[in-house]
Amino acid sequence: MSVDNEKMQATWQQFFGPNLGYIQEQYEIYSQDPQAVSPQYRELFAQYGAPPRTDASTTSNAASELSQGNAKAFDASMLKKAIAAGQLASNIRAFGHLAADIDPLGLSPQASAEMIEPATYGLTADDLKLLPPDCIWEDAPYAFNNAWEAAQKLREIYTGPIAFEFGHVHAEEERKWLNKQAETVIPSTKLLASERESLLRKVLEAEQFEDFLQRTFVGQKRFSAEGIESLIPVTDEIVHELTNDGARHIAMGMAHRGRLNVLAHVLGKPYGNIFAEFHNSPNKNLIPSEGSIGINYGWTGDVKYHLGANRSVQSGQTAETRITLANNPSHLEYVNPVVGGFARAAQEDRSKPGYPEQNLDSAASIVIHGDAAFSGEGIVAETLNFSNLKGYMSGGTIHIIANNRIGFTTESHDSRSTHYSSDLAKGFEIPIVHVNADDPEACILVARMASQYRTLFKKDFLIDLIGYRRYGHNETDDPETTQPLIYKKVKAHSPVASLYSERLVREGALSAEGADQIKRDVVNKLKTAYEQVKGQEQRNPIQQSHPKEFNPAAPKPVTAVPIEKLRQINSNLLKWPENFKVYGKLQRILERRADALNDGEKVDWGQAETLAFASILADGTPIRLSGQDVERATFAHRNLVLHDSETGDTFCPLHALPEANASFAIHNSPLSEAGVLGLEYGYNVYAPETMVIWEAQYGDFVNVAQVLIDQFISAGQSKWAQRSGLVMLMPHGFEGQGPEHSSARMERFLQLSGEENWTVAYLSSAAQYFHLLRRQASILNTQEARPLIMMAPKSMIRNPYVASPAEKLSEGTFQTVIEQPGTGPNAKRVERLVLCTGKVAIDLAEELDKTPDIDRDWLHIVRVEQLYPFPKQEVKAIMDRFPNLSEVLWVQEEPKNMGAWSYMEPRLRELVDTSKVTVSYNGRPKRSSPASGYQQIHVFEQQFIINQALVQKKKTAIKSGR
Ligand SMILES: Cc1ncc(C[n+]2csc(CCOP(=O)(O)OP(=O)(O)O)c2C)c(N)n1
Repeated sequence: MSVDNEKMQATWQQFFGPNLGYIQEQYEIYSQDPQAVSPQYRELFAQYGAPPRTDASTTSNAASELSQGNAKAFDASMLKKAIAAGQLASNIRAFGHLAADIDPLGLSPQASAEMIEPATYGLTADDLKLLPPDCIWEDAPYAFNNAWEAAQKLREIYTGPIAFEFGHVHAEEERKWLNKQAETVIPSTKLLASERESLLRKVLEAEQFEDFLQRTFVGQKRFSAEGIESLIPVTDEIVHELTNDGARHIAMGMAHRGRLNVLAHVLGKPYGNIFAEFHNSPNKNLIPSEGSIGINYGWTGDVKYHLGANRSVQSGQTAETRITLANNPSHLEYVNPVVGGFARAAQEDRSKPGYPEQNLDSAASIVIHGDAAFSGEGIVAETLNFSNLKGYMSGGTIHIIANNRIGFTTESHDSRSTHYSSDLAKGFEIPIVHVNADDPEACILVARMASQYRTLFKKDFLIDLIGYRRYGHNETDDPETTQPLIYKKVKAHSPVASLYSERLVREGALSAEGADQIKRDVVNKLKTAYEQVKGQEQRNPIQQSHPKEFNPAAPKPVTAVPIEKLRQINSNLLKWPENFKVYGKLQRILERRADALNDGEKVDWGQAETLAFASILADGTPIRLSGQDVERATFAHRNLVLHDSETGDTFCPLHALPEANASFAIHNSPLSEAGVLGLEYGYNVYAPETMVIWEAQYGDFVNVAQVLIDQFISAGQSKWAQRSGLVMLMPHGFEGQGPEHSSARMERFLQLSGEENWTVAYLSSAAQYFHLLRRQASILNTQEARPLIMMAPKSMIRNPYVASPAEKLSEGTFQTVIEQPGTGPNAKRVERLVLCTGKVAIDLAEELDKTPDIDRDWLHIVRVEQLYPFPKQEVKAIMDRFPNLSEVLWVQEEPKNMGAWSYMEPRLRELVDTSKVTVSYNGRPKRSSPASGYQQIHVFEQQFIINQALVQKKKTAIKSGR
């Protein structure tokens, strides 16, 4: 036997039983494609060719001891072990995170690591040493001698400072990519010396910035990032990666924690500006804010840790990336949908008719969450649900949970039922990586992975960055009162910058002197910036722009559209592709619109809306309309997306309109109010030239989105100079449908009205709607831009009293008040002025028509179409026409503690001489629930209100003998 032959024999004799079967299988793969097997097998087969067909191990040491009978038993047991090894491997991948090194303070009880122990599967180290590495890790990129070595490496990867959770990601391609990143790319990536040095500088900057503020501005709150400083380089890395990948807009949202640090080091806000804000913020112990004692005044309309910022960075020769940190209210997580709206708006080209063209590469978003807030606040789920919805997605948000393991004073075991704060994201198949914030290098690698995943797959990714909180909830809180044990550990724990600095010195990447020098540089930079602002304590706070006073005398925009143009648009809107079969019933309804602009005909609410949209598009203003079932509309009056009754294909006439000069987006929204309203608000803020309209299913449901209304839509301009021209349509009206389908809670909007923050309207005609929509479109992106809050109609949609002749659209403009035709012709005789708004005005008009013979010269009725800003001059001018006026009566269908009464009463009193004129109320009494659940009661009450409004007081008294 030649030496080579002997070697070959000896080699093959190592393989017997299932091992031999395995090696034969590998050879078959190799013979098809040598690259498809691992390098050591490739080498083996190249040298010795095919393995023997039969078990050559009869001569091997191990097998020679076996008789023929027990060889079979041996094979079976090895086969079992090979299968068990496979199970072990897959559970290391799935559950390794439970034993990972992701708990910097060692706060959690060590999770059971049974799932990843060989013994759990009846395996010993020796068993695994007899198995080939591929039993554990097919195509491993490392040269292992056996399965034991492979298992050890796998364990090291999955239980290190990075813990991977991908089991819930079902897309095969993504899982492969994620596993490859976890098992090959990340373990084999070593940061360059320059990258390590720069990383140390960044964690030092984050740490020293907080330290400097702590020492310089004693007692001021800043919600420091200490304990989770790696958040800063992680966010910065993601911003850079996304920018390099072509994003020209990066929208960011975050709460208070670490915000000043992010502003300074990611958004590049100069230290000097931040210090100046602290100077201008004497610590006034007035009102508790954020649950602490003491309040800091920021230099604009909000505390400084809520303020957003913009930054433009040069990317390449010509391109620029705009990075925006959204302004944020205290209300945790509510900024999330707003950021989604920013990103979506940035991605869309709205310049052409049709749906806007979306480019997912052009913008991306990053949202930083708190660990308690992420698992606790429902708005998080609403926003995650956008991630795959065509009208709402923006190609992947990178989420970072700045996980300090505590929410205010509440620990995780009291704040969530799930193991991880991030568990909610699993339902959305979002890859999750937990990473130890004390290992900045691991954090950077994860940041890169997240960015690459977003760029490749255009989907969300979640980084659970686990650190701790060095101070209390804020710096004035004493956390030891409630978490004495945790804070013992915190005090004994070195900050990440020290840990990393020591590591770099230990590993010879940096000299001790070099590390100290970096720290000195960082501190000096802070000191220099401070020296420059010191002594300027009373620097003028930066002024925010405020809209000009609402000026009723200001030129009104032309909102009428020439009749010929309207007719042409109208006929184009009634065309659809030749073979498109509109559902018969709907076709007949739509075709009735063809003649509506002729003399003697009328345009109803739905048609007026479509004509307004069409003419706005013709003027070049894009429109985005979103809300539950808006394509058809809750009350089926819109039907702007037609469905072919045979093929199911869709067609939107506004997309094919030849006159259109801008995009029209219309999307049935998911069943969410807060999330959707937040996204639409954000869209409009970022794309102020776009008419963004949100419609509630019924107005009642708007209170689900109350936070968005209070914190953003009402107050955004005054807190942050953040303009919006958002339109909110909320079906409102008392029609006997019960407590939950009647009221859009107009009283709440009126109570929030101030500083011309928005327009509140409740209209009584289709033409008024047409003009108001067009007026709103004309002020978008101007100093006058403000949200439009509309109580929208329900039954009124089809009420002939509400329909308008064409000339009301082609002439005139929006009227803040409308006088009821037929009442008050003889000014001297008018004693009572009835003021009302919306549907009740139509009820009154109907009632007047029912009783034309009754003398009502003593009465005049005026509809207040625009409630806020209150049309004081117009109402006053009407009152002044009636010398014998003795009563101003506000009539409403809402209960007295709701509707417009509380808002109107003082305003009306101001306009009259109360010694001569009474101001009184006619409507339902005060109630705790808006409307009756009984139709008969509703009808009775409604009729009573109408009668009371139209019956002369004195005469009633005489008649009834009272
Ligand atoms: C909607 C809402 N509820 C309550 C609060 C009061 N609050 C402010 S911070 C905080 C704890 C937040 O904990 P976490 O999300 O873990 O963030 P951390 O402060 O620990 O960074 C609470 C309850 C709030 N700001 N918003």
